[in-house]
Amino acid sequence: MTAQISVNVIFATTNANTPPGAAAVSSLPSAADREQLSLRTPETGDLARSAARVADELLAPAAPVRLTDVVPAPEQVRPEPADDHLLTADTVIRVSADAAALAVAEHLAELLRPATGYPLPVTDAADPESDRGIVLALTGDETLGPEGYRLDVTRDRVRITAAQPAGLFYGVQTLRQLLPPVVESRTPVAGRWTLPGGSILDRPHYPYRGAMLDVARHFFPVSEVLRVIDHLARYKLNQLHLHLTDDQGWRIPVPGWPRLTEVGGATEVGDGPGGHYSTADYRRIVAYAAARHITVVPEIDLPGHTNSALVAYGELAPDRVAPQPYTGTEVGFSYVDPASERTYEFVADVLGEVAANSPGPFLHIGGDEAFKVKGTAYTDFVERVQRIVADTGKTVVGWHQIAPAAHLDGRVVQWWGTDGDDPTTAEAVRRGARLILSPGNHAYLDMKYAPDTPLGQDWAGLVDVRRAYDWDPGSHLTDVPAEAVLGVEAPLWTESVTTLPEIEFMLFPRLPALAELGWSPRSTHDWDGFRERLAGHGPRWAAAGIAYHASPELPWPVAAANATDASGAAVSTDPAAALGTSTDPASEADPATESAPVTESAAIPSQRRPDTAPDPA
Ligand code: TNX
Repeated sequence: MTAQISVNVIFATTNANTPPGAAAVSSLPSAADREQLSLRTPETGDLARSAARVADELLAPAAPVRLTDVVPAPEQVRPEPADDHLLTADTVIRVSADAAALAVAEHLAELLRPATGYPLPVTDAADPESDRGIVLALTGDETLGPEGYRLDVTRDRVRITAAQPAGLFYGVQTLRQLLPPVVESRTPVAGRWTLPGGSILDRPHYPYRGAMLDVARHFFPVSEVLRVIDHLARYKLNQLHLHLTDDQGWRIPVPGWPRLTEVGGATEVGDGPGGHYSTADYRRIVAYAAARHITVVPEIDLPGHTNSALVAYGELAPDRVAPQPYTGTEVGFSYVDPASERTYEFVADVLGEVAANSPGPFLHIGGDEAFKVKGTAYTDFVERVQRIVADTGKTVVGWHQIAPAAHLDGRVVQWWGTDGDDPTTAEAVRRGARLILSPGNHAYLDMKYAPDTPLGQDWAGLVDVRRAYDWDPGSHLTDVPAEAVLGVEAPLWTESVTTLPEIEFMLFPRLPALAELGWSPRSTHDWDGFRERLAGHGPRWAAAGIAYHASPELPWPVAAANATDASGAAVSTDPAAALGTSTDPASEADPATESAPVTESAAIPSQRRPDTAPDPA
């Protein structure tokens, strides 16, 4: 006992005065001291272990990641450099006895086990705070809100507290970012797993923080959608909008309308085979997202963008004649007949089925670019479809073209314009609509970064990282108060995006920029600080095998400039090189169902292989 105390004193006094990175060698217990300690009392094993741990901590370099490096920036950060915490092979994760909290703890363990190689057992406990290790505790602290958390890192313990499991989940994402980048490796890496000491208090600014994936222009298999979900989760996004139908393909089955997927799903932009999800596939996506506190927002684009439905069912077309399949990239030519009752039967069947498989509150009806359905034909159609959505119990969302239609309680309008002075949208807000902001010239992730970006479009301008970051959702639209803004969403249209590495290339590094606008308090907004913090994530993405765009706007760490990594991603400022990766069809992620444990979707290895794997130390 006495020995134990003196060991702790050595440790506390020495380390507080030790400059970061310097080892306090002179104060270390010598091998002889340690031998002495272990001989003096009956608890020899404990003491020897304790002394070994102290020696280890005293030799420790400062944590390689700073507490202030988190993206999105937390509300409050208080570093305590003397309080770094070292994870060890003995670390245990203790969690409140609550099924959803337990799932978060398992998620954390599964994130950390591959790289650390540590067992990290999870135990639920009435009093999770009773011991050392990582503690995830649900407390009654409602000031944190439904998604907020507190993280305290001390030498003895890492503690995440939250009012709700979602808060614990976001605390876990923060914790993950505080470990060395190679924590993203899917295979064990020898190294020190040090977390920077101090505390974070964090809550999101907006309740809606989303990204959209267009699976209609190009179809992406379930495994790739799951990987995109993982990317959203890293940056505390909580909505995945899936654009499920468009002229080029119909991706979701509807009972009674089998040709929608059989015929309408068999195409995509170009000459690819297209595809569709089964109902089980869709539910799996929804469950995998839910396990990451992400809600799927399904979109059925109406009345335009419907050529694939018309190919399958000519009876929906204004002339009752099925058109040819369309695999180009023009918009605005197709529409279901707004004057036909059969159209509304179709719409009710489709929206009813999608609503039944989507536990989230929102149902997106598109409404954009229906150039051939004009005036009251258009607004009458939208009003009727809004009521069909309300009958399913869901809240309707539509692109901002639906603004002139009559208001329905709770209605949400998604802004995608490029000129924020839009009286029609402002008027819809005055009538009660809430807003999701996706301005094309800031939030559209299908826009090119620069003129030489090998993918993407430029009709809304070039969207480099700074442009993605430097705008304010709360004041973006003229005559729209900040209170009307539900949040932000970054859409990725896929006319030119055909593979998972291409998706990732367009998401990274812009998705974290949009995520920060959705999560962080405006007071933290600062491009210079952001670009530094974000650049530090390059090695992390490389270790996760993410094919990111090494934008010249960011001061990448030197190691990342010639990045190779544990899982094989190559990173280059040459976009073509970053895209010289391919997906491995065998790396299908584990299914995430309510009964199955939560498992991160497998990293998709690239063809490029590193010669060496970096060490985190
Ligand atoms: C506009 S944004 C569209 C999409 C295209 C996109 C390409 C919106 C609601 N409609 O149909 O895919 O531009 O950037």
